[in-house]
Amino acid sequence: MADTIYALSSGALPAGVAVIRLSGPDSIGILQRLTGDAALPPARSAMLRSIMEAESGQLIDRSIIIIFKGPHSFTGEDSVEIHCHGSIAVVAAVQRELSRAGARPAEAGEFTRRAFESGRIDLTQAEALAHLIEAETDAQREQALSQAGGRLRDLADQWRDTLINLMADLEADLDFADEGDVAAGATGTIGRGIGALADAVRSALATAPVAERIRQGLTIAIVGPPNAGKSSLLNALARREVAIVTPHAGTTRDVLEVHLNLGGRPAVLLDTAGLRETEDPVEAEGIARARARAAKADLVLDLGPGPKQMIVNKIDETGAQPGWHDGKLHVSAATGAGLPELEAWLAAWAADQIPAGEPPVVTTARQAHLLSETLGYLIEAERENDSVLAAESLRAAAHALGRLTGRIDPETVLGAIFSRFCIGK
Ligand SMILES: Nc1nc2c(ncn2[C@@H]2O[C@H](COP(=O)(O)OP(=O)(O)OP(=O)(O)O)[C@@H](O)[C@H]2O)c(=O)[nH]1
Ligand SMILES: [Mg+2]
Repeated sequence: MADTIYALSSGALPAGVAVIRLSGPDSIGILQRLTGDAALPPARSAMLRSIMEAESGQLIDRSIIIIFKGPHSFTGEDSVEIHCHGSIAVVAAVQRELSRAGARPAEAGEFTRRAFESGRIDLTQAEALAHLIEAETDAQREQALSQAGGRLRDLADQWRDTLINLMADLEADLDFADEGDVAAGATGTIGRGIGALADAVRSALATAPVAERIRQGLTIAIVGPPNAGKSSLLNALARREVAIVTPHAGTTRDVLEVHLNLGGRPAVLLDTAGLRETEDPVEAEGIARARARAAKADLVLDLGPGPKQMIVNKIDETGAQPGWHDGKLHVSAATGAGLPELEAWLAAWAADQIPAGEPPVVTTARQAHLLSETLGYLIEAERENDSVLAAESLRAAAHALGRLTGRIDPETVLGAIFSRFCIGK
C-alpha cells in the first residue's frame, strides 16, 4: 500500500493562511486522529475543525478542512487539505502531528507523480503543471495552462489511435494477403494515412521554437562603449538598482540579467561590459563575454552617443528631443525621457516574436525530441516498400509517442486488430 504523504503546498511563511496537503490511502484516518471525535465534513465541503495534539488533546489551531475522496482528487487518491493559520509554529505543529499519525513528508513532485501514476494526467501535463507554477508572464501562463489542459496529450492520443489503425491495416495486409478478402491493395491508402500523420506531427513540431522563446524569455543584450549608460538603462527598465553605475569607464564586467515583462511576454535583459580595446585582462574577459552573449541574443540594443548606435542616451545633457527622430531613439536613462517610447517599441517587437493566438503545442525539449523521433519513423515507414519493415517503423513511432505521454501499451495494437477483423471463419 502506498504511503500517505503530506507537504506544505502554499508559499513562504508567515502568511495569512497556509495549505497543508495530505494524500494517500490513510489520509482520512489520519485527519480523524487530528480532529478527535468531531464529525468530518463530507467530501468537497469546507468546514472549520479543531486540530489537536492526539496525545495531550491540546488545541493546535482551528483550521478549514476539505476532503477529496479518490479517484476524484488531484492525485487520484484520498486527499485532504488543511487550511491552517500560516505561522511557522502552527504549520510545524500540524506537520509534527501528521508524522506522529503515520504520514510522511512528501518528496519533491510526489503529488504530481501520483497524479501521473493514477492516470489522472500524462507526462506532458505533468511538465505543464511545473511550468504553470513557474510562469511569470501571461504568455507563459497561457502556454502552460493550455498544455496542462491536455492539448498535446489529446493530440498524441489521437495520433496513437491513427497509428494503431494503420498498423492493424498493415498487419492485415501481411496476414491475409493470400486470402484475398481483406484490404487488398490497401498500401496506397496506408501510405497516404502515414503521410497525413507525418504532416500533423510536423506542424506540431513547428510550434516548438516559439514555445522555447515563451519559456526561456526573449534575450535582449544592451551593448555599447564604456560609460554609455548601459547599466543605467538596465536599472531604469528593471525599475530597481540591479547593476552598479559609476562615472568610471569599464564598471561592468560580468553579464547581468534581469527578467522583464514586455506587454505580457517574457524577456531577459542583459547588461554587458562596455566594448573597447583594453590591456586589463579582467575587463577583456568581460568584453569577450559581452560579445558572446550579444551574438546569441534575439535583439541587440546598441547604446551610446556615437553615430552608429541605434539608441542615443544622455539627451538631458545635449538637449535633444526624446523619442524617435533621425532614425534613432533618443532617451535619458537618468531622467526617464524617451523610455516609454523604448518600452512600447520593445513590446511591439516582442509581440512580433511571440504572436498572439493559440499557444504552442510542443513546449519542452523532451517533447520536441520524442516527436522528432516519431516523425523520423513515420518518414521511414512512408518510404518503405516492404510491409514488414514499414510495420516495424510504425511500431517504433508508436513507441516514441507512448514515451511522450508516458503510457506505452502494445496490447492495444492486438486489441485493435482482433476487434476490426472477423477472424472466426
Ligand atoms: N546625464 C546623464 N548621465 C547618465 C545617463 N545615463 C548614465 N549616466 C551616467 O553615465 C555614467 C556611466 O553610466 P553607466 O550606466 O555605468 O554606464 P555603462 O555603459 O554601464 O558603463 P560601463 O559599465 O563602464 O561600460 C554614470 O555616471 C551615470 O550616472 C543619462 O541619461 N544622463
Ligand atoms: Mg555598466
